[in-house]
Amino acid sequence: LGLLADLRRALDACEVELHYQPKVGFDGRVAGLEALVRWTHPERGKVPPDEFIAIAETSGLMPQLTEYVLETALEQVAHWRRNGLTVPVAVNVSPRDVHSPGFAGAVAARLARHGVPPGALQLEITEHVLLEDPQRAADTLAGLTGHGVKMSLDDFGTGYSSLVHLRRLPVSELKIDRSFVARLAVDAEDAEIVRCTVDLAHSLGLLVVAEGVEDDETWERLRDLGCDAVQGWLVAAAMPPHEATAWLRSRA
Ligand code: G
Ligand code: G
Ligand code: NA
Ligand code: MN
Repeated sequence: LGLLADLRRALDACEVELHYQPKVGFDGRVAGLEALVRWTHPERGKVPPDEFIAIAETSGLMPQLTEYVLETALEQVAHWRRNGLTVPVAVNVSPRDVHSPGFAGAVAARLARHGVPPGALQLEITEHVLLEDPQRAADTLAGLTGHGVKMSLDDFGTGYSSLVHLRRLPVSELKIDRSFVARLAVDAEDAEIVRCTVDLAHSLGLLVVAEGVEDDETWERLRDLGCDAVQGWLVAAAMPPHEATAWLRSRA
């Protein structure tokens, strides 16, 4: 409870920052950057994102957190664009956001206000968006893609997974959860799961990103399996804005 009051205050005080983790193609091309929230509490220090995101979910604070993240990420994208760095940024949104009426319109208005083209924003969703009110979720997602925002299906293969969802969700990218990627090079079953996921995604016309790539061997296996891009510590961890800018410049 203390933490919830603190999180409310932290959003107002801008104690919550975004770090950015690159997604890169096997040719080194930068496909985008994922914005990841980081909170440094004045007394407790770094609060794990899983912990305060769960609090935001259950306390009704998620809309404010998402607004804050979208606003900060779009400001950053606009800044990078002004400086010749035209990289798309991905923002994680929760099922609650997708179920909030007017979300698609609000995102479009925010993009316009920042002068950022919709294609420069990607929203990462999980299959959980279909749990509560699939019709409303589908409407919101159709609204977003109608505006030109790209959708990505995050954490694919975990928890509530069904191929029906893949058909229903208007996503252009699928992210293979890092629990399947971690042991890819040493576990034949995980390798088979990844192979099938890549093939399935491609047959549906989706791009495939592997999360949590930590070593060269995994990188090579993913390339050989036809994966499109990777994200993970092998390339770079999530970086604060200045570091991300320097990283982008070193790649340009
Ligand atoms: O960044 P990792 O460091 O620990 O993130 C932990 C979890 O928090 C991941 O599941 C990630 O998708 C989620 N997450 C990170 N940033 C955001 C955000 O801005 N909004 C939401 N809803 N989830 C986020
Ligand atoms: O659920 P979401 O996929 O958005 O979570 C991203 C999470 O994965 C963040 O917590 C991020 O810090 C973490 N992460 C990013 N790259 C790696 C990696 O190479 N290895 C591990 N173990 N975690 C990673
Ligand atoms: Na994500
Ligand atoms: Mn993920």
